[in-house]
Amino acid sequence: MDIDRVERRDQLSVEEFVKEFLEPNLPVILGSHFTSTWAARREWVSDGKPNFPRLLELYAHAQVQVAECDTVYFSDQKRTTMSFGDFISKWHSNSKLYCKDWHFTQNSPFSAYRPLAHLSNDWLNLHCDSEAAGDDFRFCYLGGDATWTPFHEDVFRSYSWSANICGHKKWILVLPGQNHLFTDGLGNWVYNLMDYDKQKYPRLSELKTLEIMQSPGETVFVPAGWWHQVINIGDTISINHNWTNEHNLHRMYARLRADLDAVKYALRDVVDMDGFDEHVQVVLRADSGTDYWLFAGFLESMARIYLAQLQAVRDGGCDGGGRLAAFDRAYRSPDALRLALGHIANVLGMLEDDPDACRIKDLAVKISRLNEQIRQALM
Ligand SMILES: O=C(O)CCC(=O)C(=O)O
Ligand SMILES: [Fe+2]
Repeated sequence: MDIDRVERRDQLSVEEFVKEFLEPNLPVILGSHFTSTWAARREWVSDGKPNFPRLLELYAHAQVQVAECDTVYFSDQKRTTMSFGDFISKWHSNSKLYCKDWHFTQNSPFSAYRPLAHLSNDWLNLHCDSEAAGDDFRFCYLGGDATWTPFHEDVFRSYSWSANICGHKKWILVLPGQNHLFTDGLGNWVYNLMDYDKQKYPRLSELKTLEIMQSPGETVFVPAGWWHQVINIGDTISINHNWTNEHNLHRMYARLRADLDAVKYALRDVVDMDGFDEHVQVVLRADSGTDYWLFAGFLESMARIYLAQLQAVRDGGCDGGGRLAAFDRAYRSPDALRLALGHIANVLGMLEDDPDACRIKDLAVKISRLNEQIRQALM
């Protein structure tokens, strides 16, 4: 593999992050001082090791998902659910158990961290917070040496960020546009870049990758659509988010469109049945966790928040940020508000031109109305 290095920045303004990394969709490592004030770094770690007594005090009864790193289950590891207390007691007897995707902020009053200003423009979690369902994309990962996450692309083609609280992580990031090198003839992607069947993936060694060795306190920004694999070195704890924003809507749409094509292909024998288009959406939702309705709903709720904020700015004053208050100021200046609405309008335009969206009448009407409203507001 071609190995190169990802940039490590100790000084980086939000504006520089947007120009140099977010817009061009490139990875970066943010230096450890950016997380130095986090309670998680003070209280979850002692002498460079997990502070188990404190962690148990905070979370013993939480339910967590635990992966058995040596057991393959479809394209992931086998997972079970247990209490955090049980997981900690098994940690040292079975070093290959990995607690992952734990929604640790739910039902916990402990304020462990605050996302970095650069990474605060998080539409996915803002949207989740306003939905009755209540699930979010804020996670904690904990595991011993050599626990790992198989090769994958993040959900909905979102970005992720991951901050190490304790221990080191080795990341292998694959530059976009190389899916043909890691996918077999049946469309299955490789599970482990370190140990794979060369007959099935004869060209894997041609992959262009970037490797990261992440130290305690450092935060990795994982760009959208960059497949990756992660290996823990020593006892490791990290906090991460999946997130997305105006700079990534076109990629989310492209992912959804590709998933829709795959569903239509799988259902090609029943294409003439009544309600085929609605049925495709149901299967899409089951397979991908989202569908055209949910995506349009996400765009609409974000557009409403930005339209309201733009109006508040026009009415004079109110720079509390409204629903965007947790975003850094750079992300909610009047120019930034207009830019975000412009990006939403672009993707709504793509949906207006998408024949599969047009055939769902109510959806098509909703999309056109919203786009018209945004156009008016931006005039
Ligand atoms: O830390 C891990 O094991 C996986 C993290 C990851 O895949 C991500 O943050 O996108
Ligand atoms: Fe990931």
